[in-house]
Amino acid sequence: MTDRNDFRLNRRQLLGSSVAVAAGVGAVAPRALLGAGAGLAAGGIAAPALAQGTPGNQEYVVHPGELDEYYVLLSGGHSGEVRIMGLPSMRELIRVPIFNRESATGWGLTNESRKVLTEGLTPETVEFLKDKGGVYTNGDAHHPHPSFTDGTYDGRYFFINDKANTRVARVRLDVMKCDKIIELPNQHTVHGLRVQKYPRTGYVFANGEDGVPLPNDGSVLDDPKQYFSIFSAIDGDTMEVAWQIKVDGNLDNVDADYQGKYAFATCYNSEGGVTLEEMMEKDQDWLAVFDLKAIEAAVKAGEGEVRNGVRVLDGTGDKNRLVRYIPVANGPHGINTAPDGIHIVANGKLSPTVTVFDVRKFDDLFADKIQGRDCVVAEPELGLGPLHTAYDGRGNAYTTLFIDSQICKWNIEDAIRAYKGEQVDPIRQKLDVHYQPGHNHTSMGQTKEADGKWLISLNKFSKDRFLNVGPLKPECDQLIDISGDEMKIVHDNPTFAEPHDATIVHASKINPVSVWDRNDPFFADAVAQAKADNIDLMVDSEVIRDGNKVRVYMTSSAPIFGLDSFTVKQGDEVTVYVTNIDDVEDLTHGFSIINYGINMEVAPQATASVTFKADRPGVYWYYCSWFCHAMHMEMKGRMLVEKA
Ligand code: K7E
Ligand code: CUA
Repeated sequence: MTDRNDFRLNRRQLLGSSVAVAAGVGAVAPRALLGAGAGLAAGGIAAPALAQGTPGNQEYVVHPGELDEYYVLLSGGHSGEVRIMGLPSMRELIRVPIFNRESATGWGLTNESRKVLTEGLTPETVEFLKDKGGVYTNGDAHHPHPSFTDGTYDGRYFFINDKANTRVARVRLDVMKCDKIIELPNQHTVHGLRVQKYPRTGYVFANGEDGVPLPNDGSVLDDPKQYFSIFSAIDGDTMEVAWQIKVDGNLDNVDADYQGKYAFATCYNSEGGVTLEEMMEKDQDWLAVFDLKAIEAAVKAGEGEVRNGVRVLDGTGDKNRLVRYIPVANGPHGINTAPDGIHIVANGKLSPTVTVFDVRKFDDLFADKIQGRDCVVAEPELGLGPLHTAYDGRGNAYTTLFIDSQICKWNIEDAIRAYKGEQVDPIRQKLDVHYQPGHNHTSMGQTKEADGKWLISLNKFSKDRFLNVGPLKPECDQLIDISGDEMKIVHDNPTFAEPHDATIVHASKINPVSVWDRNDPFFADAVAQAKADNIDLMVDSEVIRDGNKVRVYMTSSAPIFGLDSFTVKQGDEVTVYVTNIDDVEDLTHGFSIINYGINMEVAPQATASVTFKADRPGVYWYYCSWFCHAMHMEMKGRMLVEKA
């Protein structure tokens, strides 16, 4: 038996727990286990009623006019967006449209946003979307993670994956706008996403979850040997794929170390199956560890093959130089690096355990001095359905238990002692949450500056916690005070589909601007076109005809547009460029044309543009849609479309 298949090494508690769970339910184990969770959720458990607003140890009420201490970057799941919240108030501050189309800002409609949404698509997808409006209108945004320098947030960007359409997006934290989206070639879905923490980001790691035949040309269905999952590293500065690597199994979540040497991903379906039965055959899966320096050397040496413009290396098989597979219990989910820079925790999901690794041992693993399981230093049994773990910087870990609907607080050092055989219980407290938590997050807990003040639990179900809003219920985020010895829930917060993941960033790390810089690359195309047309966007309002292409330039300054009317001909391709010349904080204008399906935001000192076919003749009022002035209602004009 090869190392990566020998799950008997050092497995101690696992024998008594996870395997027992797996074995106990036999062939239908995973299904039954998953079913139990769903059953609990659907059936409704009688959870102890917890008084809302139980006093914690710190003030969590943010009074009117006061500011929050943290930003929370909260993914919007299959709504495709990200919400920025304040913490501890849990007030929603703004929404950042990314993979979705958004009515208020015109995301997906304006030329500036369509450029972001289209320029990184593969040629095949561009062709596929040709008759479908040119852009995907859905996305599944899971993992928002800010860029790092030296182990903490540097305020430049955050990155997020789209599980639905295999994309990775970058959002600028200075203007809170998405400026790049790329589709990952050769890959089928991207699930886990995390970034390099040291020396800086650097790489954005993106896990290919589902395997597909390579090439995926419609000739293969049932030959699992031709299926591959792909692990991608994207250069966060250029948003180009730096390299890809074929792996065994399906990659779930990913994280990176604080040394800049390794990335690691939880990996299920080590069986390489394509049906549930096949995927659940064995009682073990893996943690896949990627040696970044070895991979870079292999890329440099021209190993592997180039597919769709990306170098793809081979990380499959035993004793691979680039990737090692360490056995863990079947179906691990989250993987989380502790702020101590040493320990990483793989969360069991189908096993009641989490597996703690010491990253310092990975050097010896790749040098073949030790075996995979020798990197394991603890494996505490926490409860049913561990999904994700967060940290307080004081040596404690907080693991969500999906099936038990709890957060389990446990101590890492005590878990290590117990693994060595000492009689010590690492579990400090179990707290009921409402209900079925997925991710949880501590303030600054994914950096070296974890401050141990707050934890949020992102619960998949709210059931009875809020006023009934019909069959579709909100989810429930709970704020938990972890500053004392005991965890205390202090606030419940409903959220709409579906906050998978979040990052809590101290407000001092993010410094957004209040007005746009006129030289901003976001609307550079509009500026260049105006220059070619001899237009000064800050001054001129003019109509330029160029065959049947018409470019309408207008300024906006509360409460007037630079043009109170303009005329085009039926059938013209019209582009309207609106420039907000108000240099005033919080003075956003909008531009909407009635019955033409057009609306967009034009924030202070920005230019926004939209292109449409003027195929309906008549008079159409355009108006300012963002309230800007006492005479905001009067901020309007007419477009005449002359009948052809
Ligand atoms: Cu929902 Cu991070 Cu996509 Cu776990 S993942 S719950
Ligand atoms: Cu300008 Cu409302």
